[in-house]
Amino acid sequence: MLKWIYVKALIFIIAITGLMLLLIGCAGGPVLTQVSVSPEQITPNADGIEDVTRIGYHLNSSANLSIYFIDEAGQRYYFRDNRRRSQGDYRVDFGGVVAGSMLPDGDYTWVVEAVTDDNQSVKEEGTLTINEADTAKPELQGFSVYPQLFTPNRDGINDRVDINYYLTKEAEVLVYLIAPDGETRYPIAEVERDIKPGEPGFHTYDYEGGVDLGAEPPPDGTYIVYAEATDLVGNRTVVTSSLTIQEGGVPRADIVSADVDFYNPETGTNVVPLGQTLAFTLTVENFGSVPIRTNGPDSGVDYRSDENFNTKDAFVSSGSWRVGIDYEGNPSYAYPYRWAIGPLDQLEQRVINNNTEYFLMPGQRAIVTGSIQLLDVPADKDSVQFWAGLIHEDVSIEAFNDHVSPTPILIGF
Ligand SMILES: [Ca+2]
Ligand SMILES: [Ca+2]
Repeated sequence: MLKWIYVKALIFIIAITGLMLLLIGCAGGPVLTQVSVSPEQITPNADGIEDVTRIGYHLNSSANLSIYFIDEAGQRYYFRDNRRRSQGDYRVDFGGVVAGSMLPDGDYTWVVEAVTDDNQSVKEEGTLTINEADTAKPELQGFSVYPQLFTPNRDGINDRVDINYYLTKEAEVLVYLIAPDGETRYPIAEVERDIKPGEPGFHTYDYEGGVDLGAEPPPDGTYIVYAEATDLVGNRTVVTSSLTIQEGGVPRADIVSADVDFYNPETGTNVVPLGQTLAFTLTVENFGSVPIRTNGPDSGVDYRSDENFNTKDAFVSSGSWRVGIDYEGNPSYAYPYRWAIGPLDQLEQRVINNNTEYFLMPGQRAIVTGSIQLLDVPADKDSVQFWAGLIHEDVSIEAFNDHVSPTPILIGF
């Protein structure tokens, strides 16, 4: 009797163990199933016919998934390398390109491999033939960035950067700056020319940091200029250069308190009989974050009313700031009498391209004086208004810097 009990117990244990193994087997199963690669032959040349093959698979649990191709020499090319994937169905098209480069014509072994968290590895493989592969990369020949030191602040000096290249093949091209943090990107738009973006040929970009639109440029620092061209089949080329931004920003200055003192230096009054002199005093402040450039005539210079800044050989300099005086009935261009925005010897001097340039620095104030000897009258009246302006030459005169402190001056017939 005892023996029968042992035998029954043994049969029971074997049955239970078998059932458990069966259950474990069902729950586990292979992690990777339903792998398919179709078609098995592609011609990746962007003609729309069999340019890609579709890879499908099913994961029964989450796993790290790789898809790679092995050429006849045994070299592996990873299309997906250990990518984390959750349970589910997957499909992805493969057009012959691995890491931006088209695989050359040939017979390849494809491998789809899944590795579970407990290191169970399942892989399936088959063959893929590539013919007529377009392996020509789009090139960005002669890629250049000039100048590489850039001060986007609208002072007329190194305010713009030219980026040029010759594109050898139709491709989508992206150009942007990568900030010193390695992440922040600033896209740069192409200048539209006869050759449209993406077409083969010469391409140019004119970058001013956004300040022409009144925006703050990217912060000062050294940036990577990154250009990437991707053709129709996925061949990709990347070229880089560098660009340093210094003293970037939108320049801001005004006439302090919009206060301009007009007077006759002989009497201290607003009466200036013909032949006598009208003088003025005002203060300019740079309330922005970047230096602002100026040029002469120096503060304190005297004009005769029949002169102007051109007759004093102090022509308009694009991006320079000057104080101007204008008057009611002026028959000529605005602000014919102009001065530097401070005594030149009180301003920061820098030699740039063999010229001495003068700057009013951020936060700096300077008193500007000057005078005009009134030789004739612009209107048939005995009182004429004079006013001041702060001119950003060839850029703008902001409303608050225009027609500042209009003051009637008695010419006194
Ligand atoms: Ca094709
Ligand atoms: Ca500049």
